[in-house]
Amino acid sequence: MKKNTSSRRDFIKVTGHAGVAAGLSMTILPSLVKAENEFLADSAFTQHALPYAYNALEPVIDAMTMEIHYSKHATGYAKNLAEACAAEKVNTNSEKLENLLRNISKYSTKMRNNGGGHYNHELFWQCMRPGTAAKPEGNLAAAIDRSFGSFETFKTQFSDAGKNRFGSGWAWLVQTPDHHLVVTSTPNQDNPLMDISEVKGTPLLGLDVWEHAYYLKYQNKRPDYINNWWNLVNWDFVAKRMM
Ligand code: MN3
Repeated sequence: MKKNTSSRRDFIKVTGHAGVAAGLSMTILPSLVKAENEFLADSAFTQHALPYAYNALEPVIDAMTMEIHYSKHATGYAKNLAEACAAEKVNTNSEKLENLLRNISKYSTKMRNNGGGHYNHELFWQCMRPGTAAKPEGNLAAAIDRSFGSFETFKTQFSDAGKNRFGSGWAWLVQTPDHHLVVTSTPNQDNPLMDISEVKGTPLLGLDVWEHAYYLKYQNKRPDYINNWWNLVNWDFVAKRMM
C-alpha cells in the first residue's frame, strides 16, 4: 500500500476512477469535487476512492482501522451489491442507487444489506475530513437550532442514538420530506432512504457504529469513539446535502 501524505488540495488535482480498485486512496472522482451533495451522481454502484489517506483521520480513527474498513468491509459491500444487481436484473447504468434503496422491500436481503452497506459507507467517508473540530454554520446551523433547540441538544441526541443502537448499525441526521431535521438510528446496513425504515428521509450525516469501525482502537468503548468522532465531521458536506 502506497502511503499518501499529500494534502486534500493535491488529491483533487488528480482525478480518475481508480477507486474501483481496493486500497487506492490517491484519486478522487471529479464529481466529488464539483458537487459533493451529488456524491453518487456517477458510478453510484461502484466504490469510489477515499477522499483522504488512511492515516488522515488519526488520532481519532487509526490508519489500520480505516484501511480494513475501506478496503475489506466497504469493498465487500460493493462487490456483493454488484452480484445482487446481476442476479436480480438491475441495470446499474440506468438505475439510481437511491431509487433502488427507496424500493428495497422489492429486493432480496442480499440487496438490502449490500446496497445499504455500499451507500452508507460512500456517504460516511464524505461526512468526515481531516482537520480540527468545527461546528455547523449558516442554514444548517439554523435548521439544527429550529429542529433541536440547540447544537448541543442535537449532538446529545445523535450520540445517544449511536450509543444505544444494540449490536451493529448507524446513527443518522435525517431531513424528512417536510424538511424537518430528525435524529434516528437503523440496524445493520439499513438507512432512512429505505421504504422499510421507521424514519424516512434524506440522510445528511451518518455515523457507523459497527464494531469494525472502532474496535482496534476503542475496543468496547463505543461512547469514546463517538465523542471523538465529532472532531472529524465535515459540516460543509453535510450542509450541501440539505434540500
Ligand atoms: Mn462500516
